Amino acid sequence: MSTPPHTVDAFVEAFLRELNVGQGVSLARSSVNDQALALARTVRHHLMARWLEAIATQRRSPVKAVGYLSAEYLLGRQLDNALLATDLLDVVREGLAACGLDLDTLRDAELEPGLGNGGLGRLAACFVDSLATMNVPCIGYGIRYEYGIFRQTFVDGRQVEQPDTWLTLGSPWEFPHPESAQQVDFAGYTETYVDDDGQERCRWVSGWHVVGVPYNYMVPGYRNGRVNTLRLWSARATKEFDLEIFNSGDYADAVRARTFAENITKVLYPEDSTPQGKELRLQQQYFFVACSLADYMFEVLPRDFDMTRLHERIVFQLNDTHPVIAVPEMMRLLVDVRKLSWDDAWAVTQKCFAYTCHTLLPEALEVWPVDLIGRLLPRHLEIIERINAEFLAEVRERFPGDELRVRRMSIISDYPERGVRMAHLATVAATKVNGVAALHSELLRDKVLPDFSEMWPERFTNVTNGVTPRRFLKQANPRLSDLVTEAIGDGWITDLDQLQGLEPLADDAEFRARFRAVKRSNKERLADLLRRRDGYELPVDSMLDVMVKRLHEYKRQSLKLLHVVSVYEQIVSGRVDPASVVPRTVVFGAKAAPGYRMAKETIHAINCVSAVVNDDPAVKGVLSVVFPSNYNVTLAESLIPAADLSEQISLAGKEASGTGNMKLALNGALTIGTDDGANVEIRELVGDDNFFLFGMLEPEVATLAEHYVPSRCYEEDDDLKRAIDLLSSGAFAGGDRTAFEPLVSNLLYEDRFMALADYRSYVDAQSRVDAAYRDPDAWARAAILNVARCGFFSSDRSMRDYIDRIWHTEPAPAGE
Ligand code: TH1
Repeated sequence: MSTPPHTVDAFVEAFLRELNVGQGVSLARSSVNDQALALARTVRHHLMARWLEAIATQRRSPVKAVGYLSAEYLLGRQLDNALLATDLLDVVREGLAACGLDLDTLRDAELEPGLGNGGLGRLAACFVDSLATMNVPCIGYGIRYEYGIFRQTFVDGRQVEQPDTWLTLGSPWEFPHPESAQQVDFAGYTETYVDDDGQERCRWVSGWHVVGVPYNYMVPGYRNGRVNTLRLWSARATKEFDLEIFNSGDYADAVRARTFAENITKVLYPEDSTPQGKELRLQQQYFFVACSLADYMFEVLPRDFDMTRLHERIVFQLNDTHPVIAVPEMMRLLVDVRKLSWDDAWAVTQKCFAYTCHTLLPEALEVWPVDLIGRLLPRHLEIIERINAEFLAEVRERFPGDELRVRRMSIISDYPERGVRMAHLATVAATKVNGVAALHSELLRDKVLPDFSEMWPERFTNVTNGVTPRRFLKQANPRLSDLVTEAIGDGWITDLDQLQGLEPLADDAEFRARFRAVKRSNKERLADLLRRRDGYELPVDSMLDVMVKRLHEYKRQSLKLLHVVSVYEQIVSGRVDPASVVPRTVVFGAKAAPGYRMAKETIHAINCVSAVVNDDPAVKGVLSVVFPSNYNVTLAESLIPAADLSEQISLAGKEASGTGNMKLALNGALTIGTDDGANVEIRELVGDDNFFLFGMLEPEVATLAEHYVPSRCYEEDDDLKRAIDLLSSGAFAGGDRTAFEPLVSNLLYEDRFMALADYRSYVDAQSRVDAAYRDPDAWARAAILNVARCGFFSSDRSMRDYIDRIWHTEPAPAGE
């Protein structure tokens, strides 16, 4: 192992070698892409020795590890994160400058791996970052999608999806290991046989199989020398499979078979929160889970490991129900392959899994048709049926004669078709079940899984989500980071509670002035980016009002849009003097699932309103609406530090947690929000005076739902009526009165998420926001208090909670 380039000279030498030997070009003839790839390789080199050490220790060490099973990891760009972890930023910047190159240009050449949809995937990325920083052994397991989340473009204001070709320019951060490939079987049938000991056993004779090739990614801890592994699986056709068909003489069929196998990891399903029950999705789930369990149980652990002690070496965290097929898979490996008795196998399996539920929306709870599972995974269906039979026997024993309860709790449902309820399977198998924010965990216990929490109250717990302060404060907001570090030292980077030390500075006029200067310069930086990226002119002197998240009706982007239209309407109708309005720039960032009609209509409406508002001299300097396309982690890192106001306006009881809310508050944005998800905890911590609460509470929502008539809200609120009428008038669509008809009638006659019911309360809260913003110094004080009081939302704290309440693992410095 060569020594890492600590000095500028050593870096330049290593970089030029990578360029010449790795890329095969001279500096003079190299493209930006060549330079970016060579830079990535130079930096990753620096992490290599520690990584190999961590991998070796993992095999030897008796310390229990965490296996994080997640179908999504929304990593964001890797270069900056690696530079931060290794403290190489200054050396690299200087070294590149000596070569006549600019770090920022090379940084921008990196395409982020968008292997997730939104919060759930980004949470997984934050968690593995925290575990590495806390020295906890962890392997993240997931899928290496060839195409990640689609690239969003707008054509005439409508979303058009382009494939995300993140791998085409080379992928310097991954390490393929074809020699560690795993075979994964599908379909076929099961049969019984008598083994050598005269025992009757079951075996699965599969119909076809594919191979999973692991690609390793480094997960560096923050300046602690630890590097954990993220292992993502890619599907390939097997050689045997090919040969058989080639030999049959049909070359075209053989090539098609290859494509068929590789389809499994071709593309990320773009539905966030409302997954579609597609067969290929189940194949993806089983594929990565089968690869991961076999990898840990038979490759990472010694070959002769005593599987009755598996729980002493690993706990698998199930990131929502997507990997829950791991439960019957582990049973199959233990019973059919390792020949444990059913009872011994079940005793171990039950200790090896914990389950996190991330949602409350009924349509998001996965139920796989029994027929489909039976066809694709016949052995697993048998195992699930036996788990269910034994579980229901336990229910009958506890609650004799309560057959209704038995039906409610069954893992297999009868209606509308026979289906496997993955959340029930997970709950039956897990040591612990957790929600992702206090309110959510409570609703999960009382509303989603009440029978289960009655039967096993001790199994249910909460772990409130968190975000990594390395990426979302230190890296994304260098100016605020420097200001904070100057004030309280840099301990906050790995101990975010230390931000409390800023509290007294909220009352220091000079500190407030400096804080405001940081916000302003972050807005300027964002304005530069949006000018180059989207051709927007971002006014830097106005309040930056930010709503960034997936587009979903329950998140209520349409409510925000109604507010914008209402402000606009009041000015153009002459009812409000523009001179009296607090200037605002409203920023939206949101992708819609490609098949989600209402979400796409909402995007179209926002873009149409934006075009008219931004072009109207009547509101110039007072109101503008920007909607940069393709919101992703990279854009978030520029947007969040510039935000003044954070919009967290979901209908109470629908957003499990939210994590954008945490990132924004941590960067000194004030929240306007409902009593939902982690908003509840943010408000408790930052205080009522520094948070704009509005809207119904969850119990009120439940009551209103019984007799809700949205059109009545429209009739009874003049401002709302005018806003909706203006939207329907064609004013934002070149006179076309039908342009937003689906959206408007949905609001007036359906409004599942009660945007109209919360409208009055929302716009009143926005008036309070305006009033507060008029006093910039008082606003800065509240913003500083938000930063000072949000230390709780570090994903390091989330990981501590998982360790204490669920995993019972301990840190284990690599190399010991
Ligand atoms: C999100 C939740 O909506 C969000 O509130 C939460 O903060 C985040 O998870 C992290 O806990 C979810 N994303 C998905 C994605 C799919 C299915 C369910 C959920 S819940 C595909």
